Amino acid sequence: MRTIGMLEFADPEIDGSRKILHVDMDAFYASIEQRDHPEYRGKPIIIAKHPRENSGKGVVSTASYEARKYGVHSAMSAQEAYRLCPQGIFVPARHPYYVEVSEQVRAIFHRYTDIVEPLSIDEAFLDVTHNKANIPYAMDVAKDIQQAIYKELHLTCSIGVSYNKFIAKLASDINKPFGMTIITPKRAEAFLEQLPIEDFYGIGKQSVAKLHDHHIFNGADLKALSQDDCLKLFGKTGLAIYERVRGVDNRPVKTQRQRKSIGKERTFYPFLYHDDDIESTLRLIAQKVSEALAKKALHGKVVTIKIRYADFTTLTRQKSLIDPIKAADEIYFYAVDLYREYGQSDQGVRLLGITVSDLSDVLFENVRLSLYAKKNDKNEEKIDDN
Ligand code: TTP
Ligand code: MG
Ligand code: MG
Repeated sequence: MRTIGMLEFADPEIDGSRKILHVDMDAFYASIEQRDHPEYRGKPIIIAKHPRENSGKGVVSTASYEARKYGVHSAMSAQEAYRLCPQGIFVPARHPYYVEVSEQVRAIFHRYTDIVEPLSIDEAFLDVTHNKANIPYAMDVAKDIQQAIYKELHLTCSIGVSYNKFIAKLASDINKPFGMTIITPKRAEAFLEQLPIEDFYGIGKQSVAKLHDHHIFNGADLKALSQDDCLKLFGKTGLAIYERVRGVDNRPVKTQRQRKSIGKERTFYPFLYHDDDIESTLRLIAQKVSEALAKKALHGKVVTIKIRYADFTTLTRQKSLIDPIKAADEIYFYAVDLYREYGQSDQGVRLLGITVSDLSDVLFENVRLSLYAKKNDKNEEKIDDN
């Protein structure tokens, strides 16, 4: 037990009772193209429009492992990729099709468990503690899933097997491609001690530099910090980091249905009394909500604002939309509309919040024109980002 000011925190303990998988497809878009075009197999494939056809403006979505040998990677400009690997085959992305394949992969997961939390188009957490096949060892469930994806979809994935989400996600990356890594509670301590600090979720780039200055490079160094040190160094994520480095992460695997809404709020003292301040804060909160949605590849059809006045009376108002939204501009547009209709600045505002709910996965991300974009041509979304 440690005491921080008035608060007491018990030291965290490892709960080794859960069996968690993190599955991530290997070079996802590129592998699909290699599967469908046998002439691409064994070749450096770069998922992007050829820089020649795109005035050099495109960005690489991903690259086959053959292309990665030349240093080509996701998010690099297509022009740079061409410079590194001129013999590479540039293939434009087919997003709607990749979404279909992603759904086929997900259907395989659901044969084993319904506790599936998709993190992006090509990866998910699965809680297989109680699986539909009654397989006792998580490793065997992982092998089955890997084989099913390979045999039925002719694609490979890598799987991390552990007792919590944090370690399972790190583990899936260790033996890529077509790999499997199991980290038991017993092995977790040694694994985390050698782990570079940049791999601990919640430690930003600036913190990494600062920690290096203090000769803190890996988990073992990080573990030497007290809870107080962690709180001072990392703010409110400090406690989570203190737990992670001790092998503790009790976050449940959350299914789609459980992640019904994403919201952010801010409190103020002194209170806000001016429309300008309130509206610019709403813009900021909309930005945060949009970022959180993007992280989970979600969008939603209901926007709710929450206003708490100086006297603690709280007002919530919401608007339902026909099409789901996710962009900060759109969220702000509806939130500020609600504020202008129902809010009052002269009462003094102590809290503002925006929530987006009725969430679903972002599908056909790059082809949909949002309602807001249609109304405002200058905000039109790009049809294709390659
Ligand atoms: P990742 O799982 O990050 O990468 P990957 O599957 O291509 O390769 P790895 O074997 O290392 O897992 O991303 C999954 C897909 O998401 C990827 O195939 C293409 C897409 N993507 C982008 O479009 N842009 C990006 O910046 C990244 C990182 C991914
Ligand atoms: Mg992947
Ligand atoms: Mg991934």
